[in-house]
Amino acid sequence: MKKILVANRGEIAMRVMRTAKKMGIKTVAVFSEADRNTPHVLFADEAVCIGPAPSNQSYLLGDKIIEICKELNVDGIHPGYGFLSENADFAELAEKNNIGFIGPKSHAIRIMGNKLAAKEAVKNYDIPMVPGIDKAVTDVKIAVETAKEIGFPILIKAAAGGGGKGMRVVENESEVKEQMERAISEATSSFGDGSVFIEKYITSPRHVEIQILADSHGTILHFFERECSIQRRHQKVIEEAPSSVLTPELRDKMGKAAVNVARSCDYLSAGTVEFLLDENHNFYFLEMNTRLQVEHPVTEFITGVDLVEQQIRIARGEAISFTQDDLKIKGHAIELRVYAEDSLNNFSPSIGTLNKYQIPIGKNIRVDDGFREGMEIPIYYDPMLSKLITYGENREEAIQLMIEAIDNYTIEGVETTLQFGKFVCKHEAFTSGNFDTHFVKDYYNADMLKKQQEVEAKIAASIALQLYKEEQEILKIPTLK
Ligand code: MV4
Repeated sequence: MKKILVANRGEIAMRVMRTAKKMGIKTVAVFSEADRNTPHVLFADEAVCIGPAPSNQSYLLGDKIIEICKELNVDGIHPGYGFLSENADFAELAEKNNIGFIGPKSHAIRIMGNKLAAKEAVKNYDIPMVPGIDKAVTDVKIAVETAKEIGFPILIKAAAGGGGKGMRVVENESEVKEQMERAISEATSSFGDGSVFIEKYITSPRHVEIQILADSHGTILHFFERECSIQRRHQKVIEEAPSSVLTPELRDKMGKAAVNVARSCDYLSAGTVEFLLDENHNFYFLEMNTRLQVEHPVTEFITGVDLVEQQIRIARGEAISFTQDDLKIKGHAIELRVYAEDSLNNFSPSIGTLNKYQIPIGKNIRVDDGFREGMEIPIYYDPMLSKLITYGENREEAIQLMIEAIDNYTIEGVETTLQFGKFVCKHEAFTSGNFDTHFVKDYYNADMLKKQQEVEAKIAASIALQLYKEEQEILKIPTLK
């Protein structure tokens, strides 16, 4: 691969192109009219405007992107995350046009894109699954029977769903009919596929996912876990690696299960296998994300592996040059997603211009972003401004550095979730490591953040006063002999 087109924008386009440049590979950016002057366009060797701001007229135009690849002699496409990254038809189109898709084959994307197909694929691999039914249910009677067998509460999920869309918790028999009808109609309108299935509802789970890499020579390795339980409405807020609750034995078991999930669909490239972990630390396979994920940097910090470089090497047909035994966890990394949202106002989107934008800089601090001071935040795309990642020898160090880095991150012009991130980092439930997916709902409200900020202001003022007094003492000394 000599020239790669990145079919994405913002921080992930920058992230991919940085590694391409490091490897001596030319880069092509595509951009919408709203992104004409953004860093990913300026950073690329070549850049092509693909249409108006709305993504269905620009970043989602697979045919157009393939045409550009042909015109510019591009031999690889990196889709990033979102947009076309998990579109099996797009991967297939690239395959057919002899352009290397830097990701899995369309076949694996298709299987894992459907939760029931995924369950079917992993059936013979001894992967722990949540108790439930592994085919589409339409009959309320069967639904009730299943629910009685596994016990309430149950969760009705859409086969074509993912990321929490179209899920319904059902507490008792009397609600089954109504909730199932709703789930089916929601799934039909959202995904064009009304298939739903039933699982036992794990009430207080942790979300633990395993990073894997698979090459075209049959090697599949896992890169340990990421703990992603700190989320709000299925949008992750903080991710970390490693998880503070996995023992080496459990880590090994989950790693092996993840590798088998990848094997079951003949996986290639980077992927993530999602598990739920219940209170007794039983783990259950949920789904596989067939893309590079937003939170991949924490894994890069603790393993020292550049995952994008590995994706490119794998797409070129190279074998992974190290083994599972070569991989060791070193230290601890935490990622905070910085969104242009107002955490004091129900996380409503905050649009505007980055009047001031200064990132924290220092050892063990990584900022992945795609904006510069003076830029306007377009309303058309994901509200994530940047990712702030810190690393330490242990969890305490990484948390402490995160708090310092947040204090040294200046963003003016739009509201951000930086202070909310600090709130989480200082919260006892977080620092103790004793939390689940309900953290934000259970422990956060705007009043608490406001109060915390008032106290912080008082602390700062009292320290300033103390220091001022000390300075006055020094200046009182009459003569220096
Ligand atoms: C579950 C669950 C409890 N029990 N499945 C949400 C996203 C999708 N990937 C699966 N999800 C869940 N599936 C069973 N059987 C709870 C969730 C869930 C969740 C999972 C991970 C991270 C955050 C979450 C927030 C709410 C619900």
